[in-house]
Amino acid sequence: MALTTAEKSDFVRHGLVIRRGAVASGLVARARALVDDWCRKSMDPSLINSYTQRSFAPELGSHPDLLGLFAHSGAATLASELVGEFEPVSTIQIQIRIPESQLPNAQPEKAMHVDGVACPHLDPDELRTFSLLVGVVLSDITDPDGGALRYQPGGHLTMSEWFRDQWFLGITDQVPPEVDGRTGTPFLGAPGDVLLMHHLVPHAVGRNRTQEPRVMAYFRVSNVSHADRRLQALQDPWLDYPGLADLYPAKAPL
Ligand SMILES: O=C(O)CCC(=O)C(=O)O
Repeated sequence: MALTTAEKSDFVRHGLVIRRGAVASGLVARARALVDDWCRKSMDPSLINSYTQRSFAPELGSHPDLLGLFAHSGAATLASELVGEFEPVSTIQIQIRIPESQLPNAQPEKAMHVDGVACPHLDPDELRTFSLLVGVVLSDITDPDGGALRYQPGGHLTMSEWFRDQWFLGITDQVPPEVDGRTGTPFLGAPGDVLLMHHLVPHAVGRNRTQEPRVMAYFRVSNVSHADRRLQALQDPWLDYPGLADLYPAKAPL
């Protein structure tokens, strides 16, 4: 079902929309089976840090049954309603938060950040930004202490202001201090729930103090013009969002 005007308005205000049960259970089950199989047979505990920074199951990054979570679930259509025409989405990121009881201290908290701008040696060509993060829940996430993603509703507006007024290329702070100091809202959900989140919404991830792994699939969606204007898209939160042109407030001054 298409995004409603209320959902689009929510997105403008909070920087995200959550669609419960948007991905069919068959697609979720196939994806989860692939990930579980990889965990049993191929996961190398000495590489947990690298998986946590990049992706678990990197060998499956382009597997059609995983890409199907985005391409065949309606999520791609929802994304296009926000960002218009987008670059092909050819990779998936799997993020698992493993219970602390199974691998103590292997996954410290991920601090508040937005994706793609945190490298200290950055030059504009090295920005790894995009327009929209699409997350698909692959495990039950009922406990905020279960390694939940924690996001800051409305933080896309704070961050674009910061990028306009204070940030410069090469700065090593990931977010301004007031954003760093907030805990964020835990994203709880059930398999098949979908999160559509603006690229400028700051987020963090906690340790998993429960007994069950938390499993998420993420897709990064870029408006077709994004790569040519990465810096501007950090400063103007609506540049990549033609689908919201009627709803957002006056264009942010650059
Ligand atoms: O584990 C998660 O849910 C999100 C991970 C994350 O923020 C990242 O990879 O940048």
